Amino acid sequence: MDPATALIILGILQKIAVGAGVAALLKLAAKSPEAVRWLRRYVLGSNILVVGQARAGKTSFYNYLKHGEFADTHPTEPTDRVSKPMRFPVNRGADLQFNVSKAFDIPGDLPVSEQIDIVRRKRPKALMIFLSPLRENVEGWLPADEWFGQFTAQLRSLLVLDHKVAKHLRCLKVVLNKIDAINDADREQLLDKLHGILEEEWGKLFTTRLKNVKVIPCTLRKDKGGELSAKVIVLELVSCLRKNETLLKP
Ligand SMILES: Nc1nc2c(ncn2[C@@H]2O[C@H](COP(=O)(O)OP(=O)(O)O)[C@@H](O)[C@H]2O)c(=O)[nH]1
Ligand SMILES: [Mg+2]
Repeated sequence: MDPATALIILGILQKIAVGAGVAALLKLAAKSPEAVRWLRRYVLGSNILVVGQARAGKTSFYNYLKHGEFADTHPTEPTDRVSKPMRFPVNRGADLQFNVSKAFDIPGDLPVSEQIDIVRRKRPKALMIFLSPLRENVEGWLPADEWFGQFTAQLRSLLVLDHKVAKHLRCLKVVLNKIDAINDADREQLLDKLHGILEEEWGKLFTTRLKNVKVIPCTLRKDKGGELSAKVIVLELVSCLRKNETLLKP
């Protein structure tokens, strides 16, 4: 077959394939709107990852995102392994809507270096770092500021060395959870320390948009004001995802 004929045949085959694809999609849409919603989520949703200290509230936050559940009304099971990819719509009212194309719940007692390795492999668009002011009886436990210091230093190295991870990362949110369990003075002191770490570790790396990276105090207990607090976190996340700005200097 000469090349010109081959090209013509290829063109015809492509048209048939595209036509069949569109027809199949239309058929699917008519039969199963849920399947189409799934496909939209898969293609257009955001890849998010929640990392952080053991028992800081990572699983509780996913429960809130997915189902609007709170830590005090829906107790969590300990997370003993990295979850399968989760894909779900977030609808926490009015403006607080977006699609998650992929998210992973991870065990918080994983050492910092292993959590950084998960960030490297998953390349999230939004990275949430959950911290807790409370001492936990788990192996290798570190106070929030020490844990955060180690994590930010290693994340900074990762972002410098791995351009793909840096390019994908659009939102970075640090959440100091469980503030219901400490007094105001301790909370302010810890927030100051955490902001100091942010400035010190990341000041040079980030653009002026560093201003957008702040530590957000939070409680996920409904009886302690969790309803408003959790909404603030989702609002921060949604507005950041919508802006879709790169976080780092080019
Ligand atoms: N006091 C308080 N407890 C919380 C809060 N968020 C989660 N918890 C509790 O802390 C424990 C660990 O939460 P979990 O979401 O499993 O933490 P993870 O290990 O980071 O996934 C559970 O008993 C939760 O009910 C909070 O904001 N305040
Ligand atoms: Mg968990």
